[in-house]
Amino acid sequence: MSEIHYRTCHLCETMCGISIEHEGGKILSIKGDPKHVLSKGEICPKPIGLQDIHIDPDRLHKPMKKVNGKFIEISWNEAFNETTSKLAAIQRKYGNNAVATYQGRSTAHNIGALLTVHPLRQVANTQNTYTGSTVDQQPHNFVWYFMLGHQFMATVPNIDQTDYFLLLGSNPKVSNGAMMSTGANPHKKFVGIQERGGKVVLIDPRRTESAEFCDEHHFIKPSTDALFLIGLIKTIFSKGLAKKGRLGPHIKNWEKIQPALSNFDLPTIAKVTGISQHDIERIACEFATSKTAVCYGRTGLSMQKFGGLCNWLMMVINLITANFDEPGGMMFPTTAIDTFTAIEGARGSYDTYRSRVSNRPEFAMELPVAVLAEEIMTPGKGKIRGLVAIAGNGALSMPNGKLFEEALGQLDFMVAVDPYINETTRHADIILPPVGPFEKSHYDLFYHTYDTINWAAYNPRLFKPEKPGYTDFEIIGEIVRRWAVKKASNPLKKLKVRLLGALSKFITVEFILAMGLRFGPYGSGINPFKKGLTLNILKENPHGVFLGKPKRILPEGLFTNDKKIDAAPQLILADLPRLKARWFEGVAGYNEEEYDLLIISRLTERTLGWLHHSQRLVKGPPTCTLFVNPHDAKNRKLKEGDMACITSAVGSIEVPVVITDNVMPGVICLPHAWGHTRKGTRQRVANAHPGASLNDITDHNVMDELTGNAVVHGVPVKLEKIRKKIQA
Ligand SMILES: Nc1nc2c(c(=O)[nH]1)N[C@H]1C(S)=C(S)[C@@H](COP(=O)(O)OP(=O)(O)OC[C@H]3O[C@@H](n4cnc5c(=O)[nH]c(N)nc54)[C@H](O)[C@@H]3O)O[C@H]1N2
Ligand SMILES: Nc1nc2c(c(=O)[nH]1)N[C@H]1C(S)=C(S)[C@@H](COP(=O)(O)OP(=O)(O)OC[C@H]3O[C@@H](n4cnc5c(=O)[nH]c(N)nc54)[C@H](O)[C@@H]3O)O[C@H]1N2
Ligand code: SF4
Ligand SMILES: [Mo]
Repeated sequence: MSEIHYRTCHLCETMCGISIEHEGGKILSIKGDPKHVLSKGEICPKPIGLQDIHIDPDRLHKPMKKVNGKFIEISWNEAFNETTSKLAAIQRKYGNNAVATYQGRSTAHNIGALLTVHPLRQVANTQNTYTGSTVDQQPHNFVWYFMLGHQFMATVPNIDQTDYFLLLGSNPKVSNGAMMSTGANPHKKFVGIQERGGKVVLIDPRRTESAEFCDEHHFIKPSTDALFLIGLIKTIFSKGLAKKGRLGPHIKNWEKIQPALSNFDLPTIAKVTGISQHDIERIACEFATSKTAVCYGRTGLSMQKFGGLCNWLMMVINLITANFDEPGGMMFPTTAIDTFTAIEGARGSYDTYRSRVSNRPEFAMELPVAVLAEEIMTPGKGKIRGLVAIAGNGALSMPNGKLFEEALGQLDFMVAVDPYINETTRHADIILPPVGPFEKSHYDLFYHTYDTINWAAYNPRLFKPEKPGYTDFEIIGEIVRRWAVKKASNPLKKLKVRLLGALSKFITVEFILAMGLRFGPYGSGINPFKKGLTLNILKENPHGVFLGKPKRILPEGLFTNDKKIDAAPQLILADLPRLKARWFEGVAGYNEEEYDLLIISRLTERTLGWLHHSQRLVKGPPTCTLFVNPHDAKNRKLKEGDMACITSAVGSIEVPVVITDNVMPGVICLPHAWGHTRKGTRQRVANAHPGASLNDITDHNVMDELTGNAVVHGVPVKLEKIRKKIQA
């Protein structure tokens, strides 16, 4: 008899409910869970591929060690011992900073990996801490920290109630909403806005799949959004439409906003962005006079050259129209586990130290991932010689992935905690594979930060792993325990660390969850008579528990010391001259005649990064194709299906061309996370269609100077026809 297991899909922050029919350890089907409190049955194609991952012959089950260039299986004990001995030895000889840690996306939706971030950082005690955040959402965290006092105080659009949705640099029809968890249906929510008599306006250099669900779409020249947003703010002020609203007494530096923007005039903004002054003024007035409105942007704005400014300006627009912490505007979820205050030091920090080679300031005790390669490759005191790489495939996801790979080849020792040998982990000396996606329990400790409604769910593991099989929590926990013992400087300290380590083994993920829920906003706390949300309640409700619509939480919820919102942090204002220099004074920093196109990314609808291991998801016609506007194609004599060579300041790749006017002239568009051509990895995918890696041509030297976020959108390139035909 088959059974159904319900769980929350862990693949992205959208957090849809899935139902998995299984029998005798085999998965029969994966579908949407119609009773799920958030997604109500909606899913995208991606979780269906998880059944391939579950049985994937390429997925590792045992630790691997590289011997004479080849991976061989070793025991867990040997793998843990060798890993921690090598890491401790490097640190003893060269200092703590000689070991770096790097964590990628699969940490964020993985409670076991998340819970070990803090202990790992404590034991590593290195300034060389890197994560995928700096090639994703760091500008958001940066702005929240400086305006609201906490890097994770996420503003989430109240999409269910808003009357006007201004959407920039996000394609929710494909991504299903980032930092805005709705279930796989945000585009339907746009239709809902329209049905309420409201409006959705999209600003994107590509007329994306989402445009179909918007009332208006405007092309914008990549990386000029900050100017467009300034145009809106100036109009709102000049027409007398700015209002402080309920939060007025709790906002400081309001008076600094307008003067800071005085150097930017609307006619020039219109000329540079490509959006007419009339449209800018109209959109500003519509936004400011709409009953409620929300201005929201995601990776198209955060992974560009002015990510920090864009995110600040979007916050300002919501603030000066009183759409902040108000229904229909930006709101803050109240998560069942209070991840904000749980960890001391999680609020954020800035410039308490700098990177060794290019003097970049830390943010939240992290350095920009774009400098990791140079920190490994540049000789001198403090050079990185050891790396702990967890749940990220930087070779394909970081700017200049090729250089990163070259750097990995120069390490004395690298350990990867990852279920696959891929473009990144192939450089490791040891790989420690965690159990599969259904062999561990799940709670979205982090992604609830982006909830559009308040809810919680817990899912036990579906299958017992093959023995011995360890979760990320157990693997990273064991690294921490053994590394700490090896680092302890004398026998007494060693004993103490050993004892603490032995005790820590009794702390399970479930124990932490139970405590987190009990002491969270819906829990009973220390009161034994009070009824509250518990882990048992979540266990009894596999479709999730609804905890209410988002509520106003300000000003009490602010983390700033003076309990005020800083509307114009000085550090952020100081970045405005860079914006002006680029677009008003023409300081490009590269030869605009030679590199005459700007390349932007897109996501692959049916997959994401590591899910390319699923045959079912990557089959069909190749999706790693280059979108070229007919005008630019004609200039280069390019025809549909031709192979073209894209060259940037750091490299070249070859890709097949699709001619479409959905990208604006001067802009070309390619998906990232492809390029499965590296030796010894993903043979089966490579045989299907390997594609090329966009990040072989993104430039690690160019970043958002303010926040340190990598720039993968709006990269200057040239495009030439080559004589090969597309291989079907
Ligand atoms: N299918 C699928 N879904 C995913 C993922 C995946 O890999 N595949 N990844 C998940 C993750 S980790 C994330 S962070 C989210 C990301 O979610 P989104 O931010 O929605 O990601 P994209 O679809 O890449 O949207 C970015 C948009 O920005 C546009 N853009 C590029 N440059 C500029 C610019 O200068 N200005 C403006 N205005 N727009 C610009 C691009 O054309 C693109 O439409 O998606 C999540 N969902
Ligand atoms: N050009 C360009 N570059 C981009 C982007 C873009 O739009 N354009 N998007 C950026 C964004 S938003 C993101 S989030 C990053 C994503 O980039 P990465 O953070 O590198 O994410 P993935 O490529 O999905 O790689 C995830 C890794 O985790 C491993 N993994 C899977 N499950 C588990 C698990 O349970 N435990 C462990 N330990 N490992 C696991 C996989 O094998 C894989 O090695 O890429 C960024 N880079
Ligand atoms: S949008 Fe797709 S990948 Fe993301 S949680 Fe929903 S089903 Fe999973
Ligand atoms: Mo991301």
